This record gives sequence, structure tokens and C-alpha cells, in this order.
Amino acid sequence: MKHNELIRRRTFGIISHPDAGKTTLTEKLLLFGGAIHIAGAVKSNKITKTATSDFMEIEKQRGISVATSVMGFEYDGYKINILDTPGHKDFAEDTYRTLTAVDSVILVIDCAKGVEEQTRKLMDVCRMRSTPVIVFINKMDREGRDPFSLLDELEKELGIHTRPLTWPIGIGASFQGVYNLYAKQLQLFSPNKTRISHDIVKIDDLASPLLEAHINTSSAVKLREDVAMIEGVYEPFDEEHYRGAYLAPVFFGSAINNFGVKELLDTFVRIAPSPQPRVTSVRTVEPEEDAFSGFVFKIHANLDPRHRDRIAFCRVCSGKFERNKYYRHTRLEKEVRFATPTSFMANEKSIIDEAWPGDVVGLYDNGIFKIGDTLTEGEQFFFKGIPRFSPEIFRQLVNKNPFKAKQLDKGIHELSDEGVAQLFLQQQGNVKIVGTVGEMQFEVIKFRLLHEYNAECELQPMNIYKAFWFTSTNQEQLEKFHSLQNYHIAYDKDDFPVFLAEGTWSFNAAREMFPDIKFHLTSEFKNDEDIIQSIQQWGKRI
Ligand SMILES: Nc1nc2c(ncn2[C@@H]2O[C@H](COP(=O)(O)OP(=O)(O)OP(=O)(O)O)[C@@H](O)[C@H]2O)c(=O)[nH]1
Ligand SMILES: [Mg+2]
Repeated sequence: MKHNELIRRRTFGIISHPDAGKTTLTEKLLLFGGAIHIAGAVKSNKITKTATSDFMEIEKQRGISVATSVMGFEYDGYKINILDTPGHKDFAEDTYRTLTAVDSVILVIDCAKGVEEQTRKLMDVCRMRSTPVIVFINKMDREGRDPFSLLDELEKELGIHTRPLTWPIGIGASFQGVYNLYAKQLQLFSPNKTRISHDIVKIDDLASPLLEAHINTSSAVKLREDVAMIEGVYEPFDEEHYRGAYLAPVFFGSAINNFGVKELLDTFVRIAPSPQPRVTSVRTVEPEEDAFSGFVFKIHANLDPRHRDRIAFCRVCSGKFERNKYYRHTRLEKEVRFATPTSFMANEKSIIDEAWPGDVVGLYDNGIFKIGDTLTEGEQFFFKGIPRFSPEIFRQLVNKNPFKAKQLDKGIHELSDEGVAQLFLQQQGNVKIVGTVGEMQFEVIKFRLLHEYNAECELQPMNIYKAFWFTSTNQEQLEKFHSLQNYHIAYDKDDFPVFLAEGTWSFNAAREMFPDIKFHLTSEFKNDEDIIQSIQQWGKRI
């Protein structure tokens, strides 16, 4: 039972540069699972129903994804969990965190644009973690680039080998379909927005005149040439190379027309890895272990405007999660129990009794969770690899309506728990500094504060270059640094002190003057027990 549940699970993220078609592809994949019946056209003015995975008000208005959404469905005996990520760089932190919770990814490329800025950055993260990648080259119904040159670019720019598993016939106005190089099938293209298409012709021998019966002569000649070239240049596809993150199989299609998506899905379920081991502060946890463990990679308040709940998204890493059972919250060192854990189907939720490794469980959160928190059956450890990065832009949060100060305070604390932004406090919390990696995050914050908390605010620019967490075992230097830099020190949400440097010069000066102080640009150091202890002692003294 346990073994079956494990091997049939596939948990993956869809990633790309903005607008390549992730949400559209997610929706089409859901169609195959029977999870939804009609896909809402994304960003279409005519159809008001928006994509199932873009459910936040702000996403509906803009037609872009600003946060990861999680959706599960059953297909052909497999349990698939999709994590649709936002492409925009301002929300990249959300995407990076999501990548800690998946076992593989599908990378979407726009055939006209090829490799773009975010594609590179996201692939860097995948390479760092050796996450297996499948590439889907999308929008083949539009004029785009030559497929061979696209593959060359992927190899050169992303540092990964590629191997096409389907091959396009024509592109844009002349796009006629794809040839499946392994199943030896021709799939003919017909624009078809909502149903699953069945126009498949089996052609075992490309030399056969049967080909000309379905596509025009010049396309047939070209396809024969292309396929001969592919067989000559590329090694046969090797699944192990894919799972070792060395080789990316490539599919061509058009998500919006639901074309090439089934080939992708059928291959994906067959070759993609089932739930993989995860590294903790103490040891590696294997999914086959009996004892449950999992970690929170995302928190979202007010998912459903009718119920103002806060939901923590927990990835199950080992054992079996059960409703109403006591688990250990290792940061709080406390036993906790969940009476209403939920599964995800975009904005629909249903209560579940159990979940297996690879699954994402929604846990009702009355303020006990932070991103990165670990749950176990008693063992004391933390899952690694979910750091927070120092923000790029800083603004001071100023209340615009004195009667709503409480709401504003609650709102900004909750949003920063979610990781929408980072909050730093000065003067016992009277000065609130919001740090983000991009302008658009401020827009989301303002919008959500107003719509979800009824609080109005202004976000005033500040002269801060970077926020550095700092630690030291030299108490004397710490004390001196604190008194000297009083105005430039704030506290993060966990009460860890940060140095708000105005420029590289002030940072360099501080480093020279206080050689025993370590400055950190990510919060990864917080997993280090020694440092935490030294900070806790220090914290009590100030
Ligand atoms: N012509 C064409 N347009 C497509 C195709 N797939 C998606 N689109 C369009 O591309 C636009 C972006 O699609 P989305 O699915 O929202 O892209 P996304 O990658 O989720 O975008 P972000 O989440 O904001 O990064 C929409 O207008 C889609 O209708 C396709 O196969 N062909
Ligand atoms: Mg999207």
C-alpha cells in the first residue's frame, strides 16, 4: 500500500519566464485529469472566467500569476501534484521556495522568444538542486524560431543537454502538427481550445507515402530530413540521464490549443521521479520511512474571501500524514494536531484523512507557522534549503487612516509571514520597514492590505542598500556595533537583528571596523544551532 502510494506520485513545478504559458498549460493538464471540464481562456476579454490556478483578485485583474498555486489530480493511475509558479521576477522568491517542494519541473519556453532572463535564473536553481527538467516549447501556433536553433540555445544558455521526443511540422500559420519520435505517430494540429483531440495517425515508416496523405509534400520532405538529422545528431533518449538532471527531453506544442500536451503528460508520468529524499539539519529523510515528516514552503492568508483563514502549505516528505494525529512542530518544540487538513484543487478545498510523500497538505494556521517550519513524529530536525534572501528595495510603511492602525498592523504581519515581503521593525515596532525584491510586490501588498484588511497605507522610499543579518561570538564587538549603528539596526520577524546599510561603503566600513562580526545575505544561518544560541543570549541582554 505504502509502496504503491509512493511510486504513483509525481509532484512537479511549472516554471518559465513570464507569459510563456504556464497557467494555460496547467489548466490543460487538469483537463486530462477530469479535474475541470472547460478551461477558462487566460487573459481573454471575452471570457470572464479566469484560469483555475489564477484565483487571487489581483491575478484576475492583471492576468498574471503573483503566487504559486497547487493542484492535485489523478491520471492513468498516477496521483499528480502540479505547482504553477509565477514567472515575474518580483515574485521569484515564491517560485524559488516552491522549487524546494517539487521532485521535478516542466520548463515552458515561448517558441518566438527562446531562453529569457528568468529562464536562466530558474534553471540555475534547478541545476543547484539537480532537479530533473522536461522542456515544453509552447505557442507553436504562432510564428517562432527554427526548432534546431532553439534547442542549440537551450543547451548553450542553460547548460543542459536536450533530446527532442516530439518534432514540429511547420510553425505559425503553417503549423500542421507534431511527429512523436518514439511512438512513431503523427499528431495533426487542429485549433481546439477546450476538448482533448484525437487526430492521431500511426506512421511506423516515415518513408511511406502515407505521410503525404496527411501533410503537404514539402512538409513531408522537410520532416524526413529533420528526423534523419535528429537521429544522427542526438543520442537516443536515456531516462536515467533525465532523472540525473543531465538531459532534458523536449516537447513541442501549443498549450492554448491543447496541442502536444497529452504527449507531454503521458511521457511525464512514465519517466518523472516519484517523491525523492530530502536533506535535514540532522540526516537525509527517505520517503519510504514509516514516520511522517514534512515542511511548510508557503503560507497564504485569505485564500477564500468568505473565510479569512490562513493556510500553511505542507509538503509531505516521509511516512503518512493523518488527520487528528499529534505531530511535533520542531521550531516551537510543541505537539500540534490538525482537525481539518485539506487537499488543493485551485480555490476548491476538501478535507482529507491522509496524505503521502509528494502530496501538499493545506493546514489551517492560527499563527503557529512560518515558512520553512518542519513537522515530524517526534524527531528533532529541520528541513534545509528554504532560506530568505536579503531584499533589494526598502520602503517605510506609513498608515493613512489612524482608525485602521490595528488592521494595518495585523495585515502587514500576516503578509510578511506569507513571505510576500519581509518586515523589519525599529523602535519597538513603531517604524515598519518593508523589504521586497521588486516593485510589483509593493503593489500586491497595498492591494491586499486594502482589500483583505481594509487598511490604507503609503510606502515611502528609504535610503537603504541592503539588509545584512549579523552574528558574532565576540560580545564586545556586538555591543559596540549595536550602540554605534543604533539607527541602522532593525529586527526581523524572528527578532534577529539586521544591519541596514546605506551603501557598499557603509557596509565595507562596518566590516573593517568589526572583523569578528559575520554578515549574512540569506537567513540560512538560522539553521545553525550554535549561532542561534549565541544570538538568543545576546537578545536577552539588550
Ligand atoms: N498563441 C498562443 N498563445 C498562448 C499559448 N499558450 C498561452 N498563450 C497565451 O499567452 C499568454 C500568457 O499565458 P499564461 O498561461 O498566463 O502565462 P504564464 O506563464 O502563466 O504567465 P505568468 O504566470 O504571469 O508568468 C496568455 O494570453 C495565453 O492565452 C499558445 O499555445 N499559443
Ligand atoms: Mg501564470
